[in-house]
Amino acid sequence: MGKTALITGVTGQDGAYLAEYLLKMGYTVHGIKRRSSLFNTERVDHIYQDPHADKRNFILHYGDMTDSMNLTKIIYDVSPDEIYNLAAMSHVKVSFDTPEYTANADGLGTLRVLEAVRLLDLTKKTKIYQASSSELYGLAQEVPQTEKTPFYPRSPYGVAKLYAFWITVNYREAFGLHASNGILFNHESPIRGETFITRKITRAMAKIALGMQEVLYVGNLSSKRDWGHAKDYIKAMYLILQQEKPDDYVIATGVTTEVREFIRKAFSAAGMEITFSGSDDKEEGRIIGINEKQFIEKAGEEFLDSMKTRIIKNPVMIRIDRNYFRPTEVDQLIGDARKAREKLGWKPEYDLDSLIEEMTDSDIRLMKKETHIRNGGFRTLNYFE
Ligand code: NDP
Ligand code: GDR
Repeated sequence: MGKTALITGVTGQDGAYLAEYLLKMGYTVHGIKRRSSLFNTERVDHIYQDPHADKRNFILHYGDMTDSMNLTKIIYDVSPDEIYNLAAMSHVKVSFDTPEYTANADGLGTLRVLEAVRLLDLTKKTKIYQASSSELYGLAQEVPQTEKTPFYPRSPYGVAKLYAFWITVNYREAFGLHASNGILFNHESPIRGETFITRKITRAMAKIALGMQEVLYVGNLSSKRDWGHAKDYIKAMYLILQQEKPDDYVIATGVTTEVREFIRKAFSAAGMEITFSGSDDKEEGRIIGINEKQFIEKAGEEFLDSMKTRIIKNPVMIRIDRNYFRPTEVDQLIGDARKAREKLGWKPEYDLDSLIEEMTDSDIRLMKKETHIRNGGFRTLNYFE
């Protein structure tokens, strides 16, 4: 019989990719989703199975990381071989607005999962993966960051994840749980949440190319991140739980890039060349040229004339909005995943350019769909975040 996995946060970016991956490996996958006033299962829609069907291998349960009884009951019912604890309020900037909730869901939520496994006497059976983060390094004490680099979190999110990291280590040492931390650096994809910077950029680029948006407003252009592809990173999660002994691993590409450079690359993917000038709040990015062949190939000939006219009128397409700055920033992250390479045999298949190509292609497709809907006389939603 195949293994059974329970994924908290199954409706998120990583949860969706991981569920699909484990199903392909022959697992029965249980996922926890939150009750919401609107459907929130879009990312797992392609693997969704009708609850009335006889034999299901993908089963969703209502739950919440802030509800111990609910989590304990689900873990009791499912009795999983592996738990991937991915659920979290995962937006660093938002954690400054909701610090108590973030501590509860991201910090105590992890304790609730570990304690349920212990109380239910599943210590010998159930392996636990904890979604730890490079945000633990915050004000980085060393470059690049390894499993041995001291932590210095810089946000309520980072601090909540610090508790989660150490409570996972503590349950491993105190009660012998097979509980491991993956210290994952930023990973992105076409299904990344729309308000994280990479997706915000690729969506805006697509909308600008198709004439649906004038300007992209962003915060700190100078911060640097080690960006990988979520599809590579969920494989590391799986590998971590296949090890005989629990342990903690850095998962990263080892390449770091400025937000400014990510913008340049994303626009360039559709033939729009951007240059930045000015400083601080007055810095701006303007389009200085179009590679027409590339633009036509990616966006379509029908959008070229309008783009050219708009550039003549106002080439400034990137502006700064102070509201996107954080009270305390994490300036630069770059991970050293040597341990994961050597012990897990993990290495990423995507580099930044192939990640950006996939994300920009996907968002152009998505925005074309929106254009068709609008041209058909129907309303589409606007998001300004
Ligand atoms: P997402 O924000 O895309 O997904 C988070 C998931 O958690 C969603 O399914 C969300 O549900 C769910 N969730 C949030 N709060 C609760 C709650 N109180 N109870 C139950 N479920 C909840 O995050 P990612 O997929 O990008 O990340 C997965 C995990 O990995 C997170 O813990 C994140 O902090 C961590 N991480 C992510 C990195 C990255 O670069 N992506 C890097 C390092 C760590 P809903 O869909 O309803 O909102
Ligand atoms: P991060 O991701 O905070 O690293 O956390 P995010 O994409 O939000 O920010 C990355 C960097 O970009 C700067 N930035 C902006 N960020 C956002 N969201 N919006 C903007 O307009 C903007 N302008 C500049 C930020 O200041 C920051 O420096 C992500 C999340 O997935 C966490 O859950 C995860 O733990 C870490 O990655 C690793």
